[in-house]
Amino acid sequence: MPVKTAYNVAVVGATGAVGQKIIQLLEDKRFPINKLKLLSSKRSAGKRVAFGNKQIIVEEATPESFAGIDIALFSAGGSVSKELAPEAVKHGAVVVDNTSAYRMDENVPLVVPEVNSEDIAKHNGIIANPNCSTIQMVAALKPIKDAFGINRIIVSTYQAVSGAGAKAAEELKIQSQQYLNEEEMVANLLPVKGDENHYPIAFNALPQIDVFGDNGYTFEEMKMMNETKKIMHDDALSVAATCVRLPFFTSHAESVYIELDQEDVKVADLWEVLKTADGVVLQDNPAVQEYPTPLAAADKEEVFVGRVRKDPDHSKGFHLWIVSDNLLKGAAWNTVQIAQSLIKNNWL
Ligand code: NAP
Ligand code: 3JN
Repeated sequence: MPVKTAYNVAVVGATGAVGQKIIQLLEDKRFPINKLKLLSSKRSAGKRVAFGNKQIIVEEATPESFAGIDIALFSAGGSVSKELAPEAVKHGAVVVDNTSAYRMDENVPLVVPEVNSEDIAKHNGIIANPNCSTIQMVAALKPIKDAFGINRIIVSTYQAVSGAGAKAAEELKIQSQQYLNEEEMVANLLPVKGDENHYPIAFNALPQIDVFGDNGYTFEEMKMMNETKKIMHDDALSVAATCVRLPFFTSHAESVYIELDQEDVKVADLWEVLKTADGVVLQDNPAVQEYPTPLAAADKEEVFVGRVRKDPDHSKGFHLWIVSDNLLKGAAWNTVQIAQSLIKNNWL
């Protein structure tokens, strides 16, 4: 059979915040596309989206949409993935899914290419993209784990509103105006659309992302805890997360505490590992106030790490500050990287 050099690609959720970033990356990276199909709900069907010098008409996603598709990139929510990803696979497509629908399915690889790209080869038609907060953390910690061993992670996140969708970002804008005008702030969405109470995000911090489970952790926190173990292939790894929404638009930041297996490791040893880590940029010079911030990381593909410090009271403990664009490395870029890897390694 002749080797394909260009592929039929479908983007499901093409009109959404993540879908739009995926389309831009497919163009910017010159992804080898034969035909690009843009899919959404009925609401957006008929809209035109620019791709290079072409205008593509968005279509409603149905099971038949996937006939002839080689690669389908899903980011339209978990229920859409549950319904349509198996249909795409039935039609012969390989799915890269951005939702939590299949992440913990043992037959589905959960992949951050810099960490476990070899798992892509084991796919049965679906590959899952982890949660944004998990992706940036494991990208920075895996090289440290490989070098010195990590047995414990405690993370607190500082997450941008864009992670909760375009409407949440709009809510932050409106509430900020209301606060500055000394009007009452109206909260309709955050912390979680489907939960009972809503609180202002402007000039605030909300320690709830997604709904609460019976154990007192939120689903976002449990995603970080479970997904990290799966990606690192280490069920014995201890991971505890506290996830917090803050009033800025782009990039998630994380304060991460790790306990190493090895004694006598110095900050300089961690710097050496991070300097050469794939997809990671070390920005750590307190003498000149150099450290990553969400604003500076926005629109960048890398994971930025700074504030590396040794715990003065525990010889194996270290603190780090990890920042990355939640819609790029946290979602769209990781998805496109997986798709690139499928092609490069002949894993379709
Ligand atoms: P968004 O801006 O609200 O966009 C949602 C997209 O899904 C839109 O294109 C929408 O189309 C489409 N859609 C909705 N219902 C559909 C249906 N029944 N059939 C087909 N398409 C449908 O949301 P977003 O921020 O891009 O996030 C989308 C999903 O990506 C999230 O629900 C989440 O699962 C995942 N996500 C993952 C991460 C991560 O951490 N890796 C980060 C953010 C989001 P219309 O224009 O027609 O409404
Ligand atoms: O809130 C954030 O910053 C990240 C949100 C991710 C998200 C939002 C809605 C549904 C997800 C996700 O990727 O885990 C999902 C989901 O697919 O469950």
